Amino acid sequence: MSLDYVKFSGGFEKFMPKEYRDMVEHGPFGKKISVSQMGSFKEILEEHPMCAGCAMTLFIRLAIIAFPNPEDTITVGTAGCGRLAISQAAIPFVYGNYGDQNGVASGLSRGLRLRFGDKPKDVVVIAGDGGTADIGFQQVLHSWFRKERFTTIMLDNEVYGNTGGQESGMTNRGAVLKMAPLGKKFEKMDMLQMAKVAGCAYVATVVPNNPRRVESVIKKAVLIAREVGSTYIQAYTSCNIEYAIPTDKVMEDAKTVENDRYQFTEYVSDEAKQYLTERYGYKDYLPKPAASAAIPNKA
Ligand SMILES: Cc1ncc(C[n+]2csc(CCOP(=O)(O)OP(=O)(O)O)c2C)c(N)n1
Ligand code: SF4
Repeated sequence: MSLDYVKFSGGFEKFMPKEYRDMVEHGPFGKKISVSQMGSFKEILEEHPMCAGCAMTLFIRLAIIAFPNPEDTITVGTAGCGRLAISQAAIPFVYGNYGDQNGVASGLSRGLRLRFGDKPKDVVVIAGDGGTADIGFQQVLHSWFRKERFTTIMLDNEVYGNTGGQESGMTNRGAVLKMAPLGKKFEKMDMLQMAKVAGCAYVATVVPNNPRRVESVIKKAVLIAREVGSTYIQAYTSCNIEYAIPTDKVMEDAKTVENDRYQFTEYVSDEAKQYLTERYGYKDYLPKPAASAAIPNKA
């Protein structure tokens, strides 16, 4: 897992499939690529078997573009729709049993540190709301309490999409689903608050229709996780099938939901602010200059 693993072994270039050669020659490995350049380079995730119009796929695509060093990144996933796309991407993907992803990522990230020392190898968990807040809840929370240094991304489609529409802890109260016909009786879990209480150094909510913001939060989360501690991103990634959102209205729905109950929020611990500023030159967290004292009116 390094830039070398994508390069051709001597003499083999002409035997490699065109897709592979394109990835080596026009992919993002070893370059600084931004979401604003989409369409002008070969992406790590291009093909997938997800439903047409699935917002989760767009989010995963943007998130992967945003990885600061994709050639040194391993994704960890679990059962659920998202893994169908993530496992098609041209970077290593580890598939844990349903709900095991944060336990697997804990061991992986520790092992990579032992093996590679200070050279950053980023571990990013990407899992559904059921995998994160229900079945994987205990492992997720404990990885945060232990301040494991990797990023957890929840693909919050507010339902078990892959198994046909059961309610999850992240489903909103009252929501009626195919396999929750009477409507959910309990509130949506507040995973953001739990992430803060458990000590995450960075916590953000985001929707996929603002690619630059997705890029910004993913980059910060991955960089902070390298040295400061656990980071958590909760992304609204609607399931257009289970919520019957017409394909051409998926982005409109994301905008409405963002305005209504999924506003952008970002929590950055003081230690993480200092780290981003000193290590990566972020200016947003520099202390603001004190407002100049009011000049007395001489009249
Ligand atoms: C131990 C175990 N229990 C149940 C399942 C069946 N299963 C596969 S995906 C899934 C639900 C996924 O829901 P979520 O995590 O919210 O992801 P989504 O499909 O909505 O993206 C379930 C229950 C499984 N694969 N393994
Ligand atoms: S079932 Fe829902 S979440 Fe899963 S791929 Fe289809 S639209 Fe996306």
